[in-house]
Amino acid sequence: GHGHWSYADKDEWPLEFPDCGGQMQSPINIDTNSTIFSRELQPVVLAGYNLDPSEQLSLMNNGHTVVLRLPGSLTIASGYPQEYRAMQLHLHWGSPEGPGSEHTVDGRRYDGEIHMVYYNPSSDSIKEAMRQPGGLAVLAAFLQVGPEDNVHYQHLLEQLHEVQEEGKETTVAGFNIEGLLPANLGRYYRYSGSLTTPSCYQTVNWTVFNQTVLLSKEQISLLETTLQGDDDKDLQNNFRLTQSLHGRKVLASFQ
Ligand code: SG7
Ligand code: ZN
Repeated sequence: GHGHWSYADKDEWPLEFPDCGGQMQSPINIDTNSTIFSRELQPVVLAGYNLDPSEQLSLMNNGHTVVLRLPGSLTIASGYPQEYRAMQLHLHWGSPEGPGSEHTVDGRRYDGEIHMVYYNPSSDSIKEAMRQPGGLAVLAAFLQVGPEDNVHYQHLLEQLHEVQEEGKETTVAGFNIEGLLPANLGRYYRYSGSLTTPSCYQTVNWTVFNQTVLLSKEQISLLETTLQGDDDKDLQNNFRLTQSLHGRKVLASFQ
């Protein structure tokens, strides 16, 4: 109790965090035959992501994932009806035994998933934005094994051994953060959901990109086997199971 939670006790999240038992929870399975094409969903356009190496970003193991703090100067310039500013990005993964994305597509779980988390600056504070409908946005992309090392992910992965234990923090020199996302930001799914961990606030405007991001087998293995979680055990399978739609619609930017 008292603010602590783990992936092992996810059935008990709603007892301490009532929103986790709500009707607009994330992640979800995306049933591609049931999505609704919307011509209003314009390509996502990002601004300010090519950071200078002199800028140092904090990278931390919070016991549930590895979090890279992002400057609020990184924005979503279009693709949403409101402005969003970056807070952080983090990853979800499985283990050498199985995949670990949070969202699934037609029942398929991918190897991993990156989340870039944003807030709507029209709220007075980030804390306030987290409680406002549409106050948060998350850009999500699936990670998948491909033939080559992904040079963009190498900036993060080569620092993982510095944050092996929960609570450890290091810095990463600025790089082009947009390189962590797929090249095609025009094809995506959009739905209203929640944070996928406690508090599970139902205030997230989700974008899940259709194009996946490729990392080498060695890079995915490093992610799956380097970190320790809040119980000194391997930090693996840090994904929540898919939640019921309860009548929600999933929009698609493409046909
Ligand atoms: C991860 O997922 C962390 C949390 C994040 C949570 O556990 O990245 O962030 C921090 C700073 O610990 O919570 C509020 C927030 O971003 C849920 O985020 S998610 O829904 O995108 N998976
Ligand atoms: Zn996440």
